Formats: sequence, structure tokens, C-alpha cells
Amino acid sequence: MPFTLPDLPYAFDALEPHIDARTMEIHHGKHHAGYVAKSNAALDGTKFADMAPADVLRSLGDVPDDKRTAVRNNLGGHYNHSLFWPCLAPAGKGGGGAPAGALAAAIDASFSSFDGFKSAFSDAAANRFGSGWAWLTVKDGVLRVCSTANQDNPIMGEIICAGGACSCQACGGTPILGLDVWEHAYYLHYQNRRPDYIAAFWNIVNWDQVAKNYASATG
Ligand code: MN3
Repeated sequence: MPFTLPDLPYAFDALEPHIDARTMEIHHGKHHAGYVAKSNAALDGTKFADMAPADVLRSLGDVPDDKRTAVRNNLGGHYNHSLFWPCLAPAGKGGGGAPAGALAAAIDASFSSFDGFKSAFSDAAANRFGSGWAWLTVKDGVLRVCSTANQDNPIMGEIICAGGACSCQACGGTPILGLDVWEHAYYLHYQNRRPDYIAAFWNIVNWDQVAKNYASATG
């Protein structure tokens, strides 16, 4: 079964004014679609083509050497964007506000408060040099914030930790919320103002989805 591009769970313009329709069209229809096509090109005819993307990425070391970089970049991109889109929702219609229930309690336990979490996550997103992602992960019941370069993801574990050089302690954890800080995610509308894009993101976070991700990662 080839990897396929998931439909967006909302219209291209549904996230305006926080993310503009043209950005969403290109981001989903060109960038994400490209990661899917290149993942299929790399893995067609191998056993990995029939595996869940998360399972392939957790065992990147098993992917043949000549395919590993293509898989890390493109299947990583497919996995990351597939996680990202449902974590967003139109402002005031499922997007924005604050988490509730077990997720809210876990955020308070790990970051002292929701504001403390937002500050840590925003810093991770703002300070990622070049292209990459900010993540909220869960590992051994503990929530952590980290960022990764390019299309890397904490589930890739050791391969992105540079032999223990990484100090985030999130490597190998499961991401439950991500923010794409590649320029392709915001440049048409925000140009160089990545902090404005990060601030706007909080208006469109789908906390119900993040709570579902948390429940499945800890269940
Ligand atoms: Mn992207």
C-alpha cells in the first residue's frame, strides 16, 4: 500500500487570518504531497512500504543505507505534516483556548502552568535555527518540549540525538503537538516575522485533538 496524502480536515481558508489560504494550498498540495511521492519512490517494493510511517521512523536504522536519508527527510515530512494538520482548527470553532482534563493536568505538572508551557514551546519554535519543528512530546508519562531540524521527529530517537549530544531528553518520545517553522509554513503572509506566526498559532490549536494524541500515547 503506497503512502497517501490525507485530506485536510477543514477548508484551505478556514484558518485565516492566522494562516492564509494560499499558504495552506501550497503547503498541503505541494510540500506535503511531495513528501508522500518521494517516500513512495524511495520505499516502493520494500517491506517498509507496507508499514505505518511511525513504525518505519522508529526503526530508521533498519532502513537500507542508500534509502535512509530519503526516508528520514520525506517520510519524516509525511509523518510530521499528517500529525500537524489535525492539531489545527479554525479559531473559535475548535481552535484556540486551553486544554482540559488529563492533558491540562499533565501540562501543569510538567510546566507549572499552561502559560509556562506556551512560553517554553514558543521559545523552542522561535529558537530553531533554519527549518524545523517545535514539539510537545510525552515519554514515560512526562511531557517535554523540544525542537528538531528539517523533517526530523523525536520518534526517530538515537539517530537524531547525535550519540547523546542532545540534551532535550525528548528523543524517542511521542509527539502530541507540533508546529512547523519551515519558512514555507508562514513566509507568504508573515515574511521574516516568525514570532508573529508562532503567536497566531495559539489561536488555532485544536486541543481536543492534542488530548486524543495524549490519550493514545499514554494509554
Ligand atoms: Mn511544512
